[in-house]
Amino acid sequence: MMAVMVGCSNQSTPASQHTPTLPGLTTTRDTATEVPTLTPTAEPSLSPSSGVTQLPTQHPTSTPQPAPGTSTPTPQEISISIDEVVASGLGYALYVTTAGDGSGRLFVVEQTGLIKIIQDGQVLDQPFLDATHLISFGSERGLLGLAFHPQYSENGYFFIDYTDVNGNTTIERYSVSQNPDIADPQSSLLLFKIDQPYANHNGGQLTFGPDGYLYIGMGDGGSANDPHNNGQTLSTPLGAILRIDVDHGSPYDIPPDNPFVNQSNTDPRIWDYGLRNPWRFSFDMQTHDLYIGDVGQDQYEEIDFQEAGSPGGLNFGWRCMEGIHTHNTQPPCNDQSLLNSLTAPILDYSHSVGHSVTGGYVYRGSQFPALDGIYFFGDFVAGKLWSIKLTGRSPFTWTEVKLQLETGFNISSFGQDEQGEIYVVDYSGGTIRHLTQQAAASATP
Ligand SMILES: [Ca+2]
Repeated sequence: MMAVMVGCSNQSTPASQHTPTLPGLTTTRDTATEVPTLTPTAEPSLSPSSGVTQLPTQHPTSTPQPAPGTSTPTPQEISISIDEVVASGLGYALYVTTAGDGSGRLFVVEQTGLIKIIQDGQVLDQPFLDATHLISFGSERGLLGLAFHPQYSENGYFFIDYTDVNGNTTIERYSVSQNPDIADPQSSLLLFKIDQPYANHNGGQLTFGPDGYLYIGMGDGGSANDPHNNGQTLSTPLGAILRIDVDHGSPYDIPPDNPFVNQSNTDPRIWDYGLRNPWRFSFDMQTHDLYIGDVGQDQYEEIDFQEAGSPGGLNFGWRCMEGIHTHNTQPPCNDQSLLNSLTAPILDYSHSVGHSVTGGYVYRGSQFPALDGIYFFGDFVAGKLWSIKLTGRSPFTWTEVKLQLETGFNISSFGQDEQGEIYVVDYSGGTIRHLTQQAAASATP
């Protein structure tokens, strides 16, 4: 029963909703005990190459390039900890980020509509922004994303993604007030709204790319199994990652090199598509590669990858594929040329292991050099935290996935600060935790 509900519409969710469910889920950890027993030792498997999928395009040069970070250990050689609590007492926390202004502050997104500041280990009493009156909250709805403008120090702009009182996705710009710890609630500028046909799969990630454009994650519109085939439909922004220019146009512009900008019957905002619910994605701060955690339906979770410098337009397969597995064979999913054009995930894992992938970050901090270049990600329901590392680019090669921790938390998100340190957002426990390296041999008795 629960197994078929996971990742489906929350309209089939039992009514008792003290604990909203994220992201793409209809069950929290408490009720997750109703699903078949998780296999404690099982780990995600690397997707084998197959005829229906392709790995990301390789660099044109045939000269092997030094693998990034080959001088540092593989995930298998390190251990991590998330025992260092940066802040606690948060409610429905589902994202943490920085303003990039050198202040050292962390900004936490709470699903109810609050943005809170962590400064010097304390959560400031007054929220940075209170958007609770603007949003619909519960299950997969709420305040879902936050991104500060790359020139925030100069212009004071930041952007939020939320489901409005009618449940539709809304992207707005705000400005900071004269007080650096408080936003101006009257400063809102609507960029656009996107109608949501169902309550679930709202995406929500906002991230500025290394190109200065704003990337916006959009789910497939919800329900289950993508009934309107939004993932494979380029005329809808649903089931896609969008890319817009917030520095030109009114209120925004389309980057001229977006992949579908001059094609008829397409949404020119689309950067990549074939996604079900790209709840969290990130760019590697150093290489600028893009990592996407795309939440699966009933069977497989996946991490997708797009190399730096890609022209975009990648089709990650949903609803034809779930992970590397065939999910739907109705048109256009019976078109072999379409199937041949799909980009496979770099890894997927089955629901015997976890139920809702949470995309993470590549560590680029200086505190733990051994972690450099390792991508950390997790599972919201199972609480597992894994790592994988890119070891070569020509062709692309990866380490095996390592199960680093069984956290016991609902990992709703990860976050990364300006120094490249990684944080874990514990949704049910209300804590933000620093991901640290655990010394190989502890000196403590
Ligand atoms: Ca896919």
